[in-house]
Amino acid sequence: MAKKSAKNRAGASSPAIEKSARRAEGMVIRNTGSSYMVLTDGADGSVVECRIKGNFRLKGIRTTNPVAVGDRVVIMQNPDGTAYITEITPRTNYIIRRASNLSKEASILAANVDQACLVATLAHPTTSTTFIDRFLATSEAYRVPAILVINKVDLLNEENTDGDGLADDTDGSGRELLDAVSYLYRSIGYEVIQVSAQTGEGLDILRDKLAGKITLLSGNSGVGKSTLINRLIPGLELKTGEISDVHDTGMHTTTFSEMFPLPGEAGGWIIDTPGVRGFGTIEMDQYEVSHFFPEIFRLSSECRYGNCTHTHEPACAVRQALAEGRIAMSRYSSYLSILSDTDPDKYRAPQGS
Ligand SMILES: Nc1nc2c(ncn2[C@@H]2O[C@H](COP(=O)(O)OP(=O)(O)OP(=O)(O)O)[C@@H](O)[C@H]2O)c(=O)[nH]1
Ligand SMILES: [Mg+2]
Ligand SMILES: [Zn+2]
Repeated sequence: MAKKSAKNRAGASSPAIEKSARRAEGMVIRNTGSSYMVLTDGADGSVVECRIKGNFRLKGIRTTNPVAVGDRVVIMQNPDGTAYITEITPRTNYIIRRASNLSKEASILAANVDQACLVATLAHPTTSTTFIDRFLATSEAYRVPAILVINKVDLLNEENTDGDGLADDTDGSGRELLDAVSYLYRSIGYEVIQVSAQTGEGLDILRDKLAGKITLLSGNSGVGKSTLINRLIPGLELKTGEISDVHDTGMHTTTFSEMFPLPGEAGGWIIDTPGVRGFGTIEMDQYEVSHFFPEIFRLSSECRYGNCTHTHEPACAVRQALAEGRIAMSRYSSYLSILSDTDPDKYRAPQGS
């Protein structure tokens, strides 16, 4: 008996949608962790705080957030002001990552985006090529066009410009590195935009790229995602953080994803996200990984074996190109690092489960 009444009490306190609830559709523009802000369609465009009711889990993947910024949703609003997301419209796409290579849980960064900008920096902090390549490969896997935005190029000036009379740690060689990194990714086919949120360099090019589109901004903490958005949207004063002197990394200032409308006639939206440390890939099988490295994939057809993994097989065109410097060692290393994630015993549910 006691058990039953406890159950009833639990039932009474769980989310309730009343008969008189009003149905609306909209887009998730903010994820606060426990609730979601939904911008409802229609002329008034009110923003409604919602909780979720229902099971929206992706098949076979444990996600920390079943609903993501950018999701188109159906909501039910009770007369008392409480509201619930009851349906997610099928996504045109989404980008998902695991917190680390070993983590079992994944989070959806955003849904229904036109493109993803990876904000990277070559100094303060330094984005690793592995991180860049994992992000780009994930974008390929989910068919989201990716742009590499290199921020803080003001720190890479040839001359010491900070007026402290000391040589900058990145003097000269910083610009060379910038050229080399840009050349590498452009030669693969990626768009690379060099910007400085501080001086405004390159921001017009970035603005043009964003106009009229929904764009996800991602990257390590401290690379300047929120600072860039503040520059692009006058009046918006997103919190930004210092770079830790000790670790030369950001302080994880942004804690929730949020989407902001861009000014200008073309419109468009930009999504700020919390900085991420690593980019664990998911749902890739061993033979698929090379599909997500365009320059490796282009050569695969010349390998002797159709199912070549480009690791040990004889007459491998990819390893040949690597030896001749036609494929960058950094890219090949990133390829191998993702390949090592695909160990089926470690990361994938048994077949048929
Ligand atoms: N020199 C220089 N500093 C910059 C530039 N852009 C951003 N910063 C600085 O970098 C620091 C981190 O910037 P944020 O915008 O907070 O970085 P974030 O990527 O949003 O970081 P998280 O929210 O932690 O993920 C701040 O001190 C900014 O002032 C730039 O172009 N040049
Ligand atoms: Mg931020
Ligand atoms: Zn091969």
